[in-house]
Amino acid sequence: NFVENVLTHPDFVANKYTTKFIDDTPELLAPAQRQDRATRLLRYIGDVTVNGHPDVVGRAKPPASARPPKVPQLGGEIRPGTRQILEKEGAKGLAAWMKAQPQALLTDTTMRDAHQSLLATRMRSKDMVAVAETYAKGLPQLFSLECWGGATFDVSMRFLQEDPWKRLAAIRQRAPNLLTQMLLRGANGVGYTNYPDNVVQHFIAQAAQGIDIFRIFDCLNWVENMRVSIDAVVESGKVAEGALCYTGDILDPDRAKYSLAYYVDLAKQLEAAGCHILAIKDMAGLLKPAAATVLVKALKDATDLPIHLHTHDTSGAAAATLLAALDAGVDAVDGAIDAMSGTTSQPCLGSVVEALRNTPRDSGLDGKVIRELSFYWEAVRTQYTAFESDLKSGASEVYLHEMPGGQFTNLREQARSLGLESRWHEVASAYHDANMLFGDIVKVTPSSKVVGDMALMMVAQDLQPADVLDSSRDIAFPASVVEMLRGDLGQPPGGWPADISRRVLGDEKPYTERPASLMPPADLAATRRTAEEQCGRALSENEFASYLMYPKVFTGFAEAQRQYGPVATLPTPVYFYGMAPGDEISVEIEQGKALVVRLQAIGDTEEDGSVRLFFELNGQPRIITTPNRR
Ligand code: BTN
Ligand code: 3PY
Ligand code: ZN
Repeated sequence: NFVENVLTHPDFVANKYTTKFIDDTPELLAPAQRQDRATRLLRYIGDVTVNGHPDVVGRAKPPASARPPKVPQLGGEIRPGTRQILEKEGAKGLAAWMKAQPQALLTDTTMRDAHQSLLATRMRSKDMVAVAETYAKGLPQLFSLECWGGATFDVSMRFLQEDPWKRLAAIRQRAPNLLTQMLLRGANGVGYTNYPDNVVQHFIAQAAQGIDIFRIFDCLNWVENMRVSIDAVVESGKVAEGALCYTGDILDPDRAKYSLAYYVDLAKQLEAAGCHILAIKDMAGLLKPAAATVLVKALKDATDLPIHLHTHDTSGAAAATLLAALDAGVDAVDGAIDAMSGTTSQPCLGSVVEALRNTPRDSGLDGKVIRELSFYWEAVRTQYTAFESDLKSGASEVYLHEMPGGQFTNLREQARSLGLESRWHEVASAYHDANMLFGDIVKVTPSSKVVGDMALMMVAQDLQPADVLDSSRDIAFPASVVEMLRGDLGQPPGGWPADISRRVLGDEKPYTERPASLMPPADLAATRRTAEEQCGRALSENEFASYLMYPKVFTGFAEAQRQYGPVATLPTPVYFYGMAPGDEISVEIEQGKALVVRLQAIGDTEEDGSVRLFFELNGQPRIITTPNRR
């Protein structure tokens, strides 16, 4: 490329160069930067057309007959919603309002947890942003839109080459009447490890520009590790929803560690810590209907907070849990729009709405709009066929392994890549055994990943729990296991068991302090300089927050942007599969600026391994050369 640039440069061609030509013409070394967005996008389309997208190569394709998603068009104004209550009454006022309402308040998780749990988090911003206004106009009674955080932050940059902040801003702008909600992993931010306090504070200050409700949890239910986040959200003026992560079974006397008293105590700690709302975060879908009745009543009695229930339908029985909780007085519940609901995702929002219709807890949501949205999401989902798991039904096995919905299909993929696909039920059973070896812990990102790593190791090496504890065996434990038992994720109730701790750590002494209390604050100014040096340009405050969470992922993303331009603007089928000769698309690269791209023909692979693609860009012929890496 560099040689080509030199050979085609007008000064070179005109013989006007000297030996200093290269020194004086630095832009030759950064060709991508000079290219306009259109050229970079053509380069992306050319590349993906010839080489495919690495994420979908070799996977099931959407059927050729697939219906393209059509955004439901609703007329009329955007009516005021919950967002205006927050703006007028503040976070405490919103909490009081929630408690005073008879109707069930519903959160739609389609834009976050549902695709995280069904489609490996791969849903692109474009598909969400397109319907945000439909939500605003058609479902103004919705409590909130969960649309950010959890795994979506990292996946958007790592796999989709999209800026998560732009996604948030676009949804926020189009749904100004609905509360936006995110999932925050407490001291782990939107990452997998504890960060210095000032990094978490910086992140929350940025996120509060677009997020109204922060659902904050700790992967071991250690409130100590949530305080910095809770304080930062309260200070931002937004809503701190503190989550207790539900595991075990309060009605099972054999799981006494996670008793009703344990959760009541946790709820009181969260209330005392300053949370405005209490979430029951049932990430694996273990809360059975009868237990929900008992738990919700007890938490209502023990605290003054409104309660928001989140569950997953992995068992197939989650709708019954929501209805039981609503009967017991829960204030808000999470569902996913019908076509994105069920199994490892949330229960079916449309059906819960209908179940409540003409009852004292009628949500007031319009069933027809929900069905139209579902029709849209169904067509969107088809475009992500490559990321579907082969899970076909609910399964009571979840009560054995207790895997979070967001992890289930992921771990199954990991098992497959290790050649353990046919031994999945052993992995599920080893996951249970690993959990017990760790002393029966809360399993949610990132502790769930550690339990998963351990389970895969046990199956791959045919180890039973007794083998793991057998000191005569030489076992190389996964790094994540060593880190967790050392204290890097914090402390579980009762501490880490001595036997597994000794086996994993050997002579190394674990610590019990809050991990971030041992970390010096990040030097933000110096880190920003490093980041900008690595990216070769100035970074916005949002981009810097991305870098602080994920330095390597962010710099990789910045480099991909430099190469390929604003790929987030491409239609999803083009992003994953490129174009066929004769295809024409319109791409809006910024408001009011559209490109019409037509692929005329694809040449044969040349001797040097390159392929020429013949495009028309806004009617002008353009040739793109791409290496064939297949
Ligand atoms: C990155 O991770 O740095 C960016 C990856 C972009 C890869 C694109 S996707 C379409 C095309 N096919 C490939 O194999 N690579 C490019
Ligand atoms: C996440 O942390 O991403 C989760 O969805 C946990 O349930
Ligand atoms: Zn969830």
